[in-house]
Amino acid sequence: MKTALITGITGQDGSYLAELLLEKGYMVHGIKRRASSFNTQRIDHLYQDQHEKSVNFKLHYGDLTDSMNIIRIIQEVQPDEIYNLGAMSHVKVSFDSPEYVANVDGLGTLRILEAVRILGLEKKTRIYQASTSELYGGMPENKNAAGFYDENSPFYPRSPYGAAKIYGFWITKNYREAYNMFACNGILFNHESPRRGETFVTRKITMATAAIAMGLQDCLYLGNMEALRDWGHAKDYVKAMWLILQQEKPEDFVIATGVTTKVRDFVEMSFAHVGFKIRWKGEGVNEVGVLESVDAKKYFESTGKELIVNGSELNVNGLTLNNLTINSEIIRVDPTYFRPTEVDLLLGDPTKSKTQLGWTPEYDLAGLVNDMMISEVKLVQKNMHLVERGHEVFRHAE
Ligand code: NDP
Ligand code: GDR
Repeated sequence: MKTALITGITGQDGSYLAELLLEKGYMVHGIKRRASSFNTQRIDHLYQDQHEKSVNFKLHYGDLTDSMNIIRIIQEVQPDEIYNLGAMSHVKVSFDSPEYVANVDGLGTLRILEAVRILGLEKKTRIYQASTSELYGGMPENKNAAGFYDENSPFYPRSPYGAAKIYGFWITKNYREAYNMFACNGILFNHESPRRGETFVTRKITMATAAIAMGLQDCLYLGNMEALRDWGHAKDYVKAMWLILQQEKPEDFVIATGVTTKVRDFVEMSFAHVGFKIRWKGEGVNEVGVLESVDAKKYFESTGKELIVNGSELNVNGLTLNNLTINSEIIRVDPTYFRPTEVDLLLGDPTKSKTQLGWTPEYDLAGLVNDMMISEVKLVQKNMHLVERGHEVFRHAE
């Protein structure tokens, strides 16, 4: 039985990776942070009573800023594979906490590598480092001849997050070359899922779409809708992480879909799922998305609710949707979501990972939006039961 240690196991990717490794028969250890409230929602279904005999899933309290803790856990676990997914992963928030991000995302990576070396595990333990397309910074001149970013494209990070992650990238490569360690970077482009953190743009959009469609929210405020991202599904991307550590030689790989989409188009796709058609008017900070029409059949199929369009009033099972009518302004721009420096366009070339790793993603963007929206509508329906009983359950994602 192989043993894996996952930092960031409570996050989106950590939870999917833990499921994958358990399916493959691994003993899975994870590092979780102590928090004043529960932070294990994404992995609660994997929890095992530690008093049972054949336990293959175990959590350890820890933090990437604490070297002693990292060394002790690695010594105890003696992992065959470490997946270093732990990070303060929000680009906008990294401008607010730049020193903390450098410590966790940059030095945290060094702490993992150095712990393996101190413990003499260089020959045994393989290390996966969660590197990112943010390293490229979206600089147009650095794309390859075909217009993509690949394993040879130069880096130009545009945020404290990107700058910290570039240290993680290089120190991983350096430990590979200096100490002959099996340490690899996966340069992953954006990947999303129903488990995505609520303040990343895709999840914020799908959550708001469901809430607006069901009458629990009036308007979605967004930042830069011109940004283009190469969005895949996290379930597919954790498979690539595993494949990277099963190769004969340690190498770095780009994981991407090879398709890029504007934030604005993601908004349209998300609302189309519930039958809402958006019309855009105005420009820049004054741009708004208005509700042009509703496809009643689609609305019923996706939400299970009847839609009665009564003049300009939308009525669901006799419940008028908040202030929502045809021509309602349901998307507005809020400049507080703009970043001091933006990454305008990301588009990755997955050729190496497809040919060398044999990686084949199952989801395209339409499949991703569909998966996220189905889950979102279910969540809102659950919340609506509580709202109908007088509970205040809904929070807007910022
Ligand atoms: P999440 O933000 O969902 O998860 C981050 C995880 O790191 C959480 O488990 C979090 O714990 C943990 N963490 C945060 N700070 C610390 C710390 N000081 N010590 C230990 N653990 C910590 O990120 P994702 O799952 O989306 O991403 C996984 C990794 O991949 C990250 O490193 C991210 O930067 C990188 N990445 C992500 C991409 C994406 O599109 N998702 C693309 C490319 C790279 P808690 O739950 O307690 O907050
Ligand atoms: P990103 O993801 O910065 O690419 O980092 P995010 O979803 O936060 O932003 C994507 C793009 O959408 C624009 N945007 C908004 N973003 C957020 N969060 N909220 C908004 O309201 C909003 N409006 C527009 C952003 O400006 C940006 O251009 C993610 C993280 O998972 C990183 O950890 C990872 O390394 C990279 O993807 C690859």
